[in-house]
Amino acid sequence: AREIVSPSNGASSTSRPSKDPSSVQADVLQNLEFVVGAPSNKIPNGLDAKSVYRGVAASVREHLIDAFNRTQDYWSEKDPKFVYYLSAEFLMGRSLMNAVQNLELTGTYSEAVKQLGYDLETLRDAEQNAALGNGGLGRLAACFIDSMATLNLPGWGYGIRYKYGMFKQAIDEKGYQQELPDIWLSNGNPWEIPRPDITFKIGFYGSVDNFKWSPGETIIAKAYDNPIPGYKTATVGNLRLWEALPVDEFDLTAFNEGKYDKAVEQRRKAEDISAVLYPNDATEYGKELRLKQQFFFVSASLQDALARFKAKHSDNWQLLPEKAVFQMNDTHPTIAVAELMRLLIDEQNLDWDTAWGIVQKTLAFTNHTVMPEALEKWPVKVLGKLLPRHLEIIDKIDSIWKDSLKEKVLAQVEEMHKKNPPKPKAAKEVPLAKKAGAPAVPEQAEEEEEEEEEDPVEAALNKYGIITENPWEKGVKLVNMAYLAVVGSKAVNGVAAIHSDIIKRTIFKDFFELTPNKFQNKTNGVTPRRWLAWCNPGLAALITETLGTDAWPNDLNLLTGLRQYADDKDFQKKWRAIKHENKARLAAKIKERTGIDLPTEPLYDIQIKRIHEYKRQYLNILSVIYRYHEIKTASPEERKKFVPRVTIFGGKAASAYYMAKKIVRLINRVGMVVNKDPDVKDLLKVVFVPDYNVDWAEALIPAAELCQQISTAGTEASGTSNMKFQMNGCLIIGTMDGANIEIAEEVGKENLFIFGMDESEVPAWREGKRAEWKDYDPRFVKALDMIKDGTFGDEEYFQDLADSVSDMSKSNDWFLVAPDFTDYMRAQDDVDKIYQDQDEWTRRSILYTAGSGFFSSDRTIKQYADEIWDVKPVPVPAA
Ligand code: B1N
Repeated sequence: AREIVSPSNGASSTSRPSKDPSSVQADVLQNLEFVVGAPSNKIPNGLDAKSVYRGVAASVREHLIDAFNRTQDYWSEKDPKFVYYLSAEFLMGRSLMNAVQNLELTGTYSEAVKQLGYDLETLRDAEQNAALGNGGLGRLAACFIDSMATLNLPGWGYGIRYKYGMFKQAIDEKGYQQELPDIWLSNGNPWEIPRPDITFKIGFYGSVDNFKWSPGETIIAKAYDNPIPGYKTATVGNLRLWEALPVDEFDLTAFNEGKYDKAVEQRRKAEDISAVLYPNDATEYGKELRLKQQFFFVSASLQDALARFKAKHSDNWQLLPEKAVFQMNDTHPTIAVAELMRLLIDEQNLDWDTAWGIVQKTLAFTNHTVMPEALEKWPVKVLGKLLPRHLEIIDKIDSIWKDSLKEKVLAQVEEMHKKNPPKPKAAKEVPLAKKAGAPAVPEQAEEEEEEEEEDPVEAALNKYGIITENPWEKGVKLVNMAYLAVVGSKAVNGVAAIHSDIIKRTIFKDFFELTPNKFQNKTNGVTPRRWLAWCNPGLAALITETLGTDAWPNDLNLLTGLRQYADDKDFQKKWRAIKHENKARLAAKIKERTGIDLPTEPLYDIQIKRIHEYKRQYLNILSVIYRYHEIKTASPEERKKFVPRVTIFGGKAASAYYMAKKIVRLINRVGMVVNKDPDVKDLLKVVFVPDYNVDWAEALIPAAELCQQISTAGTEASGTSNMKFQMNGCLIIGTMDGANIEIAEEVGKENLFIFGMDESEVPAWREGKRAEWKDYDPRFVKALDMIKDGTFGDEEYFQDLADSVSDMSKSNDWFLVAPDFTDYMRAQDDVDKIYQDQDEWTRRSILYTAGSGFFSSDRTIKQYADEIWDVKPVPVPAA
């Protein structure tokens, strides 16, 4: 057993936590007594699961911190180039099982827990989910830092330690979504290391005098480190999250005067900044608090990284691009462009050109969406009030940038004129007003004239403007954060092949034409540890046994070795048995959480993602409604022909997203009616799992046989659940959108159920055909009629939802639910047909897993490291 100095100190410098099973057992007991404070007469037995969880977590933490310290010391000594992943969201989920498994201590801890009368599986449920993210973007950041550690890449994540993460979703008895606060820190957080000694000052408001900023308000950012274990490596990386605190805890003068509210006002205002995650996936901006959050974590992270650089290289700032690269996860951290300029110029005394040269080699930008409402544009007024010095810097970047384009733009305009000569205008008479002595013309006339005469070069330059006028609000100027990021970055990437292509043709077209080499693709990936090895132990064991190696979680292309078994009947049988076990496990969880009894024989069909019109949960539920109608009107004899299905939905609607909330309610109402209809029995079940989160995903994905990836072509940048489902042998019904396209390439398109318009057809339908389109599928009309006739209750409430896809005078079906419906139903029929041939279904399922190697986030991160970051692995020597 190891020497214990004191429980709160953990290991002394002379002794490391031992991995020997008996030491681990002793250590868990120690932690139960001295960290959890469990009464000794209750140890080892007689403790509740939560306490045991905390004791075990405290013990695992020692191993993490030990390897974490060794990693960080080693990297500090070697001083390699570091990548800093700046993200407003990290959707980590639970940590206990991931830590134990990544540290390869599963067997040891299982034993240790057994002596306390528990098993690890039970304890895992005692942990709160760390839900500091909305959806795919936040979970991607979590997968990325897992891969960075596993690949021994020197790098940290930087983000915000929100006190309240993604809201908890409840569904009330009428089917409405309710939002409840996520009090995730209430039982403490054993996975973080508070760093009261690592703090930075963050300024806001105030004024600028002769380029010098005097903030009107200052707060403190305090660091919390979250060790991120790699798999089969001694490397433990870091996620550093910032908490906002007041400079002064307390205004004692106010307190003494009896003004208690005022005494704590400053404190509350500061703490507000890291209080709550904005629960909008891709919408609604312009709120000052959100900009405050963004600047808060970006400034703290940059100050921190620059301080570390300075400690090693003093003022040799030219070296910064060789030592650090900052990856900006969408537009949320892009104020970094201005903040890095400010820090280099105002704090480190560099001149503008030197600083700008460094910035453009140190920052990189990832775009995650082309949805116009998600492309952040801050009103100049809001940004200028909160960050006056930054607005000044952005303004200068904007004008220097436009100046630098003049020659190119001039050449472009001339070129254009050569091809397309402007119509010769009749020589204009100099208006009287311009002649000396003439009376002034009214302003209005002069303005109109100017508009008509707009200089084509000026007009072309304005396309590139970082600061532009709001097209919807005359006179209101906006800062286009995506443009700022593109100009300030060395590389810009999209997140799937089609998406990277679309951004070059659309939102960044003009920028792409100027600097084509800046634009890259990095198709997303997911960590095969959490999303296959840990969440699907049955399948993982079969894969290891079949391939004869357990190296595949770190080398996922090894899964291609499964292809040769796709037609093997014995193998298929084992494969199916595991899926069936996973379905039973899921059914039990659903029973426990919702009370709904599910049969395990039907096809498990799952759609889990944020609720959004573009993701088209609506299309899915309409097809379910029609299926219900068919079953209901069939004779008992005909009913035997239906392929039984369990359709499962999960996802949160942004609190203010009107249509999304109606879709949630519709799904729930349909479930309430269908599930208790005696005519339907086990032929159809409709389940909405409340509070979909990472934990639910880990149970749902291994059990899924069919997943719905049915976004309107051209709208879903990538999708990442599609990859997780694929790894777990789940077939896809979907559109040619996002990463579905690349999955189809890897698996063979004929093995997916592809339907609908593709991206090239969508614009023509929206702009032209839509107006005269009347070709409604009678099944679509029937499903809508059932919503409108009150089959699911509350028909008035659902009226505008029905109108949104059928009444062109009220809406325009922007996401093509109606025109894609017929082909969707055709694809659904194909699903039923193939499912009846279980051998063929299983063959495809095996091919999905076998073809999923490309979608490991290890592959994605290697590409970032090689093609953007230029960061090399620095493996930490084993202890
Ligand atoms: O990012 C994921 C992609 O797989 C998804 O297709 C994409 O929709 C998602 C503002 C977003 N794009 N934009 C966001 C999230 C929060 C927010 O406040 C935008 N999320 C995505 C990973 O690349």
